[in-house]
Amino acid sequence: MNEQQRSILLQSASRFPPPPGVKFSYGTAGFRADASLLESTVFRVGILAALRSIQTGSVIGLMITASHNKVSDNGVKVADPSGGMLTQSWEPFADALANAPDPHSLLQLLDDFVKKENITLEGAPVAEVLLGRDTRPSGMSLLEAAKQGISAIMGASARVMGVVTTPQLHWMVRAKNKGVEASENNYYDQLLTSFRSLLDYIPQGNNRNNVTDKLIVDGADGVGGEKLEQLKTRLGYLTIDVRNYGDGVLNEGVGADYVQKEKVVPRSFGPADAGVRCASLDGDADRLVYFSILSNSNKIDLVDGDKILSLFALFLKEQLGILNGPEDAKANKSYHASLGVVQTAYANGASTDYLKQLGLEVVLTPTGVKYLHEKAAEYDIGIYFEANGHGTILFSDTFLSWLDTRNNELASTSKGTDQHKAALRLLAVSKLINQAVGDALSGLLLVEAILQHMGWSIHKWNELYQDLPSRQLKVKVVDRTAIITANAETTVVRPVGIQEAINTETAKYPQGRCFIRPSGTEDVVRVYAEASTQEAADNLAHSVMRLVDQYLGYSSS
Ligand code: NG1
Ligand code: ZN
Repeated sequence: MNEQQRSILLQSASRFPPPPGVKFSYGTAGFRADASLLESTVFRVGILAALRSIQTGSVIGLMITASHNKVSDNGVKVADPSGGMLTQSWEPFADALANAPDPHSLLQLLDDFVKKENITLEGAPVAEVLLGRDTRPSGMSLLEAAKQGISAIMGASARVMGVVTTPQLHWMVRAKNKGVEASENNYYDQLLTSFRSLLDYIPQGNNRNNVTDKLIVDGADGVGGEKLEQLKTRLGYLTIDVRNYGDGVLNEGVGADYVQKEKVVPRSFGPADAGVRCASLDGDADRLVYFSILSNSNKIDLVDGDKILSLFALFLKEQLGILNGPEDAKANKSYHASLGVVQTAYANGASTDYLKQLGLEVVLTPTGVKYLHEKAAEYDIGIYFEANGHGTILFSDTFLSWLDTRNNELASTSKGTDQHKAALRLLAVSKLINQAVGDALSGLLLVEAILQHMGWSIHKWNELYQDLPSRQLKVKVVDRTAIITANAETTVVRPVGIQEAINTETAKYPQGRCFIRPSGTEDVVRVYAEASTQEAADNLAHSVMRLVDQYLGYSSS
């Protein structure tokens, strides 16, 4: 690092002192905290993103959002060249950077890191970082801090994409690095074109018979509602009534997280909407759940991420079956695409059973999209979803290039046959779904297209299987990092003894299942319980919550 670079870094870092006594950690989804604490962290993540761009020779993304958390929080995370999450190998550096106490220690850290990673800062390196933010008011000043961090690295430039959904920013990074145009309009064009082609190939007789074509969407008073308002004007037949698109308080009594956890109607919905197909996005539009309102009640029938996953898996398996018809198998033209499904321990047990019954390979990973995404990328078609509605479908390059070729062959030999249409549908899904990261808008269009394809109402979809009753609780403890888990977070290894106590409690309940883990985004321990009745699931969760308190809580110390 030359003297000029050093002095730029020292000067700019001194304008962003870290708040005293706060420890930052790049958790499940980047750094999150009360927005007033984040300027120095965002500035430093700006530096990190610029370095990552230099190292990879690619465009990097930096998104300012705290997703489904309250409006006074904010956060920052980095998108790697593929559009996925920042490589895990850089997370310890991110932590160290955010926690460096002063400009000199920051400089020392940077010096050591660029040496270790062979990042050359001499000779005008080129770096570009795309910046996005959600609708939080604190986003503007934090975006400024990120810009300053980026420009503290000589040769690096920031490109402000403005207010975008998290998945839009990830999509833009991915598209840019593939040499494709990456504006917001390009994103909408790709979604709309592939959505329309899926509708074009709906089997005769299936379309719209059993489906009311009205959809009501809760935008969580965040960026997703705003974007959906823009998108819907170009959707054609599908009528979308968008509510909570930014006139109320972000994530307060609204949004996918609220609907999924509380299982009650969000604000601005009421008895008049009973039975209608409804969906809810989260604050940055990377989560999606569906629901329908029960008559004369504020309760809902939840159609969560597990059921979206099941719908996608069923459709893709069916299309692969049609494509690899018996004739092709004989002629050795079929390609045995591996189809895998990835969930976390939060997936409802009934969904895992259902997917296994379909003959699918189901794998569990720890919580956090980075783990699910990495696992799903091992398949030709990998579908991953968290129960909370975050997920997507990944297609391998090998499979897509085979599919392209096969589609061309079919177009010349058997145009318009079921087999040809199956190839076209699979290609359309690969373009409609955001392969960079879970995307509520693209996921919503895929759900809508598949429901049309099947001729299914939301009720029919919900009947694929019946969820086991479950309960999720949070507990404040002295130090949540004292909990160490194993087996995709289903077993606690430390503190010693607590897992046996959880097992004993769980064994008291028919179909009981329960686990605890420290949250990666909040200072709490999460308890999840499942059992044959709601009362049993509630009781199990509460007993285990008491165990957590006994082993780790304030009352135990
Ligand atoms: P934590 O706080 O680590 O449980 C939550 C979600 C994750 C993921 C991240 C990122 C649950 C139980 N956990 O993580 O699945 O979505 O937020 O937003 O829903
Ligand atoms: Zn989110």
